[in-house]
Amino acid sequence: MITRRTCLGAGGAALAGLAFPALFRKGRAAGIVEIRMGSDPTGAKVWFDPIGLRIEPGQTVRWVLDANVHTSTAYHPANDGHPLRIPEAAEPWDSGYLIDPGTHFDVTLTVEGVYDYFCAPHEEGGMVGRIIVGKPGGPGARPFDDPEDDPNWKPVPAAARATFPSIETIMKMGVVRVS
Ligand SMILES: [Cu+2]
Repeated sequence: MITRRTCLGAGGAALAGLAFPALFRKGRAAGIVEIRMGSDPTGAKVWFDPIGLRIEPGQTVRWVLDANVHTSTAYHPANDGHPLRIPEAAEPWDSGYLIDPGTHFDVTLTVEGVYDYFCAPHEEGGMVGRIIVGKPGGPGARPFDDPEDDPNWKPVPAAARATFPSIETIMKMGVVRVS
């Protein structure tokens, strides 16, 4: 609770949140959903939390930097040759490096399907996340491509493959927190 208020304070919304908590929560549910970008003090462990999320079409996802330096980058060939793992009709995104704690990056997702994304400096270490908008489908719902399938695409690193929550888990839980 303290963390959340501190963060919102940086965004100038703390007063509204404290004065009208019920109204505010309702607004959150219908609109912006937060994913924290974290790290332990040494940087040995890094994460997106929640790591799995189910939202409705038109909702906005906000990545908030808590610690370390991270990006939120969609799996898409436009992002440095990464494989396509968001719906074909969706726009790819790349936050660039978020450096100052409290900085956030927003993406509004309107196309139904599975969206896989990664943190550029920590992808190899398995810092990835998965969002399902509405119903699962599209390239993100398919198995990971063998890199030999397309030499122009980079493979999804093994640590990242092992980190994504399953579609079934996300659909069942709605929000999948890091363990
Ligand atoms: Cu990172």
